[in-house]
Amino acid sequence: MNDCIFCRILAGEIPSKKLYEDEQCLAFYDIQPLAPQHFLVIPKAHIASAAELGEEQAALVGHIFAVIAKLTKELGFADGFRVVTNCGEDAGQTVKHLHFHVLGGKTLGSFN
Ligand code: IU
Repeated sequence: MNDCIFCRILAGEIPSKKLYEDEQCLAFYDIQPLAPQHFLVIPKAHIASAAELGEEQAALVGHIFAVIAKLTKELGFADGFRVVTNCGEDAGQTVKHLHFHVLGGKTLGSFN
C-alpha cells in the first residue's frame, strides 16, 4: 500500500478541496493556509521532491507552472503571488511528494 499522503489524495482515499485537475497534476487548497489564498499543485506521478527532478520532468514542471499562471489569473491574484517548494529536512518539507505552494491574497512579507 502506498503510504504517501498526496498519492492517497490523488487516489481519492483522503479528501481534499480540489481546485483543478488534469492528466498530469492536481491543485487543491492547503488544509493549513498561510495566506488568504493558499493552494498546492502536485504532479500525479510520485516524485519525492524537487531534488529528484531531471530533464525528463522539464515538460511536467513547465506544465505545472502554466497551470499556476492560469489559476492565479482566474483567482484574481492581480498584484502578485508566491510559489514555494520546500525540499528536504532543512527546508521543512513534511510531505515527501513534490508540491508547489501558491500563496496570495495579501502583501506577502519577505522570508528567509
Ligand atoms: P511542506 O512544504 O511539506 O511543509 O507542506 C506540506 C503542506 O501540505 C502543508 O502546508 C500542509 O498543510 C499541507 N497538507 C494538506 O493540504 N493536506 C493534507 O492532507 C496534508 C498536508 I497531511
